[in-house]
Amino acid sequence: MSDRRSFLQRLVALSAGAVASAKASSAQHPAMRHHGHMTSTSTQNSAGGSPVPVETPDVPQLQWRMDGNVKEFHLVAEPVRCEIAPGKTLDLWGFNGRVPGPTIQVTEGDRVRISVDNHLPEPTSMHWHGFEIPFDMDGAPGTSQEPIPPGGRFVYEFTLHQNGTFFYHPHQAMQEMFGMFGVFIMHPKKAYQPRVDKDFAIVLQEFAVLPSSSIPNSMNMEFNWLTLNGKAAPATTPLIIRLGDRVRIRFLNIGMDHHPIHLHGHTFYVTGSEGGRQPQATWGPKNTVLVGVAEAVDFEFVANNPGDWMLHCHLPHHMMNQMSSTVGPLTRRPGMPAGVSMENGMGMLDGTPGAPLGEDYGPSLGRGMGVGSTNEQRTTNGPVNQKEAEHVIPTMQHGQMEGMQHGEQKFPENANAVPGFPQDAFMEGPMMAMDKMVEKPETYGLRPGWSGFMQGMMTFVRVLQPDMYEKIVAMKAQQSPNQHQMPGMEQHHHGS
Ligand SMILES: [Cu+2]
Repeated sequence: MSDRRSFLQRLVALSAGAVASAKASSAQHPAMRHHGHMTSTSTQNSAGGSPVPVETPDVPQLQWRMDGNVKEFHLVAEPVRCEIAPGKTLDLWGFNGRVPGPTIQVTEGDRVRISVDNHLPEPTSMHWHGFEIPFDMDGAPGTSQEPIPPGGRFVYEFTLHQNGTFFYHPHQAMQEMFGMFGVFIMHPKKAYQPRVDKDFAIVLQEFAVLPSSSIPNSMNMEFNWLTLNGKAAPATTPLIIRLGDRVRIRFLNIGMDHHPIHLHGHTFYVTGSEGGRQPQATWGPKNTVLVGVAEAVDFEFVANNPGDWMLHCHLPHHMMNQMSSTVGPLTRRPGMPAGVSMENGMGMLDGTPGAPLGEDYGPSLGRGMGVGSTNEQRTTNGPVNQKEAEHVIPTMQHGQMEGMQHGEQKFPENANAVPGFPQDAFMEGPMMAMDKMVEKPETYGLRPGWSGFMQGMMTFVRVLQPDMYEKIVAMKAQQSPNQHQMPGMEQHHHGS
């Protein structure tokens, strides 16, 4: 305890200048010095023995500062608002202003001290998933430690002797489903062999959010917003790779579903799990790998096939956005003619007295079976005949947000005679394209209209010729660096 008290006293003394100096010196921050420049080339990598830093597209790196030989990090658990796709902002809980929380990168053997401040309205704790650390640092609320009360802080400190892909999350189940998760990379002292030129990490998360709502139903069992590093395609950021590079991609899954992750155009080898590096004798060729709940999967491949290759979860419903039965009518009227209200239809609590798991809150609108479900009714997701379609499509385009493309979609005269039509016709394609709204260096040069065909857990592995690769790297360099300032280390008080 005396250690912690003196630590806090030091923090108070340091806090005043910490934020300002961190901002001023961000270019020379220890994280950057330690890991070097964030871009890499094959030539410089084959020369050195230390690992390349892991890139987490759309997620900043958490900076640290040294206190003697201890790396100090600071995480703040707090409510956040995240724009997961253009025009779709969610109210979530996360760390340091975002979901997923900032990425932590350390090296095997490091001693780390991580202050966790609770700015949530309820208790929390931090679990270090898979860490072989002392029991009282495990973050299991009520068993290994007292939960961190609102406004409170817990300082975790331990030495790390493992290496691999790890993560952090509270051990409160519903908080996990509300976004609270972050990547924790433990680098080996010497790079794994064969050495990679590029190393990425991508977090898989899922949310059930009604159209026109911003608050997920964390108790739902089916999800209509699927994110990679907190973004749903086409807002995900493509992975930029130079032709010929050896690449590692690490997937981490927190949620209620397992995700079969599929890469186009390449064969990869699973080289690691949430338990660490796997011996080479166990590697086998794959192009799809199931990333189970609470698991991490590392895979590697040589990017020898040029192109803008899709990398995505292969569950069909996870390649879509805003999936909801009768989504059209739901966005246009307050209730549904299905026996229950819109809120109840997706299991949302609406203040009506009654048990959350009671009949009133059962699944409906075709979202499930059993208690609370209603009889199937004839509903459509789009216009029911060609004449209506011709009328509705221009109307939908009028309703599009600025920046969306107004492509045309042509259907054969007899489309409605085909059982099942429409399936994708009104869910993807030219009229869903929004290239300009999601434009960034990493999307430069993609085929025009690409964004109309990317939704949910989808992104690109862009295997680029050297000149194109260098051009995009140069465009990225002109942007502000993807670094997250360590927040002020001062003691926080809830509500003050
Ligand atoms: Cu999936």
